[in-house]
Amino acid sequence: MTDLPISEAIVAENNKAAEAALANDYSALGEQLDRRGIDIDAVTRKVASFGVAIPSWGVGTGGTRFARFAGPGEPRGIFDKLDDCAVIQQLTRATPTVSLHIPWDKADPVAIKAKGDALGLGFDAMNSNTFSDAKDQALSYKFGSLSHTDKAVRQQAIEHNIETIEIGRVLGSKALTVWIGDGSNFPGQSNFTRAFERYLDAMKAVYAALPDDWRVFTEHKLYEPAFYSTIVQDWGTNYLIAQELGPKAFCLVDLGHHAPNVNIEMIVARLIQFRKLAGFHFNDSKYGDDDLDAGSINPFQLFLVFNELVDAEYRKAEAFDPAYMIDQSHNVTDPIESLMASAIEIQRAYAQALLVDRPVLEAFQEANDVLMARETLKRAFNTDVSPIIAKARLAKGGAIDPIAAYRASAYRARVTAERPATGGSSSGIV
Ligand SMILES: [Mn+2]
Repeated sequence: MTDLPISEAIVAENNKAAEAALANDYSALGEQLDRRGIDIDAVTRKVASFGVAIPSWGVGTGGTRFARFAGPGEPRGIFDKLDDCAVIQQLTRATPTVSLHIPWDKADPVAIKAKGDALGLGFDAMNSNTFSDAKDQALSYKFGSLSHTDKAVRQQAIEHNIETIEIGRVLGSKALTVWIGDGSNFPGQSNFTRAFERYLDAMKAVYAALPDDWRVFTEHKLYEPAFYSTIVQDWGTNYLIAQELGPKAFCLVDLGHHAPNVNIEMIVARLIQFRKLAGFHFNDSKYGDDDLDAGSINPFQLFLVFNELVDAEYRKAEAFDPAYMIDQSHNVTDPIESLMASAIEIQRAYAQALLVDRPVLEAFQEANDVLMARETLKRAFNTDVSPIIAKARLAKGGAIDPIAAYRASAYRARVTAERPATGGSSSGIV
């Protein structure tokens, strides 16, 4: 039996109120798709089997380097975070796994695993942290970690990654994600080549410690916290790393880690073609790594990314097994609501991409019929797939309207009473 944090009666009541309208909408959409030669139930089944991991840090309130304004009922540690993740999974049925961050989530891994099992949650990729100094840490990462000039600092960072793998093994995770903040703030501060050589040597030591059935994901980011140069700044460098390390190394794409207007969907296609796509950190942005909710600014880009993923699935691309995670900072919304809405937007992009008529698109591309090729994509994007996503949730025991059910449950008020405020606002991106 899975522990359910929201009363089943509240979910049932929410669904009862919306069920008749959903049945009508689903049937109307089914007719429309049938005319296009698409079986709506087949699409719904695929959407129902789609899962995206919740990052443990996502359920806490985020902030910027200017300030962090604490929200009510914030989780006090990993066990509270798992409860919040279970709410998201119970209502959306789209987030069956959690991605942990060490040292932020450090606790007895056996107890974490038991709590995950009780809540019906699995554990996705493990995230190491050598971009900030942990309490009581011997050496500082102020001037870098895996690429630091001092071998002892690099060794400390290697050992931290190995410890993160060991914790992940107990939890049943199968991947390590490594993002570093290493780089330089001023021209002349760092020798690009030597720093990258040191990074590669250190990563080779981490790679050597991977269990046979594990993968390592490296994540690129164009700038920040280093503002002049970054060690792993773009997908090209990321690809070089994966090539240097070996077959268990893959490139992770965080949608926010690119300059504005970069064609991210083409990067996705390249990494799939050369069998090095690890997966995604989903979020949205207007200017840079804004960490906004997935699909909130540019849903068309999210659709175009999924168009490449579904195309790879359709072509049965070799070594194609992407890991999906949300990576956002919720500064002004209830994190549980933002994460539910984001999971739904990610499913929406997937469902829309499933509606693309691929043989027809290919024929237009071959014939250089530019306008009709574009219209073929837009037709899928412009279809309101909300009934499909709601039906997929309902079929798996979730809520037709997760936000409404969550608000009706008063979960936030309940945990606010149970979790005393840590107080005030503090700085820090999380
Ligand atoms: Mn990320």
